[in-house]
Amino acid sequence: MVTMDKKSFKKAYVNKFLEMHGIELKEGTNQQKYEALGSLVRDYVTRTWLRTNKKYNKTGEKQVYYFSMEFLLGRLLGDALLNIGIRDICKEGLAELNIDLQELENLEEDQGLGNGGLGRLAACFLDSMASLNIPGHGCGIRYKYGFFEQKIIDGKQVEVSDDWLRHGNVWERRNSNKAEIVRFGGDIKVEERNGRLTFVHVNYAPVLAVPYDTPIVGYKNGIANTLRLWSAEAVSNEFDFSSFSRGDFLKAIEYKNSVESISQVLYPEDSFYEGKILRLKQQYFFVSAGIQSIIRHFKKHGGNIFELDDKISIHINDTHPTLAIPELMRILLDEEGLAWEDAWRITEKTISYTNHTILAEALEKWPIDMFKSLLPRIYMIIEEINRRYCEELWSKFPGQENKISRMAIIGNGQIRMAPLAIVGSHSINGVAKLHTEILKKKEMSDFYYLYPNKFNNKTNGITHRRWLLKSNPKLTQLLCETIGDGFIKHPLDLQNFENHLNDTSVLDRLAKIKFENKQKLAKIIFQNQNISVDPKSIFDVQVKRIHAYKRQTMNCLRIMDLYNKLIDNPNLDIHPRTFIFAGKAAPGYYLAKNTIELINNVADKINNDSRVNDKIKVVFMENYRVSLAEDIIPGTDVSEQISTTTKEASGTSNMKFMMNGAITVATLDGANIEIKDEVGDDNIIIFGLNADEVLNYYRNGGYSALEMYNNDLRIKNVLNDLINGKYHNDRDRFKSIYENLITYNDEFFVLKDFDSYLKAQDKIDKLYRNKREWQKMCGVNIAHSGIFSSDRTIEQYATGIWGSEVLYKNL
Ligand code: 26Q
Repeated sequence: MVTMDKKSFKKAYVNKFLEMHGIELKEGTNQQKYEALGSLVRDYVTRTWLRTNKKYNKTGEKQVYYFSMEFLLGRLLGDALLNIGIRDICKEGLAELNIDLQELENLEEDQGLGNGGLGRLAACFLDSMASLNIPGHGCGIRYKYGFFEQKIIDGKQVEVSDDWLRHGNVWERRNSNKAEIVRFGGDIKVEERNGRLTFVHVNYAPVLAVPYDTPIVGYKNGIANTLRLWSAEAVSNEFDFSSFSRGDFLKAIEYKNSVESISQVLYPEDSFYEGKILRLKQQYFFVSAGIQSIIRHFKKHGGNIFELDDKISIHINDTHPTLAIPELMRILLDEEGLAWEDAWRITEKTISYTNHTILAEALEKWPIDMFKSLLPRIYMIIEEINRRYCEELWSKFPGQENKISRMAIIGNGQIRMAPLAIVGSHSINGVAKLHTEILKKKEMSDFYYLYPNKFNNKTNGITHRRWLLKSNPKLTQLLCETIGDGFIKHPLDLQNFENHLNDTSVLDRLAKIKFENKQKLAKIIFQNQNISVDPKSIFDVQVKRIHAYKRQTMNCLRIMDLYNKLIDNPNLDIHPRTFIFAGKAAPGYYLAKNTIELINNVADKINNDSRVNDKIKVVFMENYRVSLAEDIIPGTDVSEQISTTTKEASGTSNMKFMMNGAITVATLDGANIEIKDEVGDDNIIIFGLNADEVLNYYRNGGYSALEMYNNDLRIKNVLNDLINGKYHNDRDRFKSIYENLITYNDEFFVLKDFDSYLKAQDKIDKLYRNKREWQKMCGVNIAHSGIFSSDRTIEQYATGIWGSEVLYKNL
């Protein structure tokens, strides 16, 4: 926490500006003003950061390292101001200098180093660890290009590279003196030294891993943890151009390019695995650099390697950083000289793993040949892990060959990352109750039988500091006035808000705040998409990655159905609605891209049909990202969480919406179940097949999409509309969607759930008309959202998995 008054802030700011840009403030551009503010705030944070690191080194507290291929931080300025406690001073001070803080904040590029849920979860966790005084740090890759920028041209998604470092990045600090060398390729020479076999890596290609550190500031507690992102560079003496002959010169350039490509770009697929060698290089690159630097730091401060697991926890975010297991083994065996048994015990106790998906197509596996030539020593270690583990399996399950080959780490010419992660960690968790149950009973049942005590659930959460305090200041103000500000440190206290829901003046204010947030969103929609929408209409929102299992198609089909109904009956009595979509499709995912195009064409048709325009509008907002989510979520009435049951591991936007007083329309999937349990059946709209029904269909068949088509005229009509030229001159345009539903029998039960989805939407329409009841429902959702703060989640990780001390209790 930084203490200062407005006057000294203003003085410091004006000085900073002058010093940085050499001109007077009033002559500066907004970009320059943003840079000066960022730099000033960074200076404030730096002192806290230094103090925190000193404290950690002195006290020897257990350090947690969260390894993740993705950290989807978004913008940092607003958060930093909030957390160091000078946001108001800064806002007022700047206003006196005729500067609008919000305008400067909007100039910051999003740090978009993630695809979606998994990356944003990592960012929320960093915020919570810092705010709960937990020494917890992030380790990942500093991609030169983050998640692509999405443009919509002629209704279609076009990908533009995300050059987020274009204007520099005030938050990061390059630490060349803490670089590490990561070794690829080459050969392993086995030698006997003092009676012990040693493994010497020769002829390898070295890559320099340079860390860029970003401080992660806790909420008003004087703590700043570290997010360390690694950048790949050529080792300088490997390409000393002047000393090369022409042939070597070209080779040197090739080497440099291939090295730099490692941290060049984030893979934009989030649910489909492809065995690309570059992705494997990325994984080993940051994992190896990260573990080497952890051990180096640990030893420098006098750590005893046999106590590593007492002092350090390494958490892997999905299987992407699983090579942390053999890499830690390599260091303990080859560099520290430990016996296998000791190294293995320490590794298993140090590492823990979270699973985020049960989609079979997302499971990581690597071809042995590729793996072996890229990482020869790591491969040997995995072979030995597998050999010992299979021995254990043989003795536990004699004669059960099929089971053992199913469970093995190496099989079918491939290395399977999930089994490796399970065997090498002491804890495996799912991210919501249903998800964990499915892992235990179905997807990982063999492993659960073998290691029942390793499995546990940690339902996801979101940081209420960004997703309530920062993004919805008006609601925060109302909460502070009614229940006090205790909920900021103890989010469960939001429950007290329920006591105020019989007070009509509170409900009036709640409605007014929602309306103002909708006005703000309407303005942004107009600026970005050039569509005018009525803030008095229901804002019905689905924003997330575009994926068949998330069923944006079902949402779009019900809009097409409603449109048909309105044309048939212009007097149809519905409350006006605005349907808002946003989200990116993986560039190679044709069906998802086709869905975006369909939504845009439906939007075009409806928005230009004056017969229905006072009733419905459809908007697809371009380039969904963290900062846009912060604008959309506070202005939402209805939150669409409509995945096919069993497919969404948890979902986290569902939590953000409820915290901002939206009503959820949901299947009983992922964390929607916990949300329902919290708010009760009357404050959420549930529809669709339940998990048992879905699993039963997958197991035994018996579902016919064609039957649905033939027996339900509404379905028949909207499906015909996909291919009759209504939404596109080219009748084949949306054929892939049509075929997926009919020819391929609707894998995600869109048609099966359609009727109950429409009924759920009718219910919403009726509920919305009873203003008071609606406002109360919103209030109940807000009051019960505290449990979904990531502070709760992190406390559970800390006490249940990492064994770290939690200094302030929030439960
Ligand atoms: C794997 C291999 C090769 C290339 C890419 C990938 C890859 C990358 C990202 C696979 C998966 C992801 C991301 C997955 C993800 O975001 N899952 C979501 O995680 C959230 C946080 O737990 C959950 O709330 C969501 O339900 C889940 O879909």
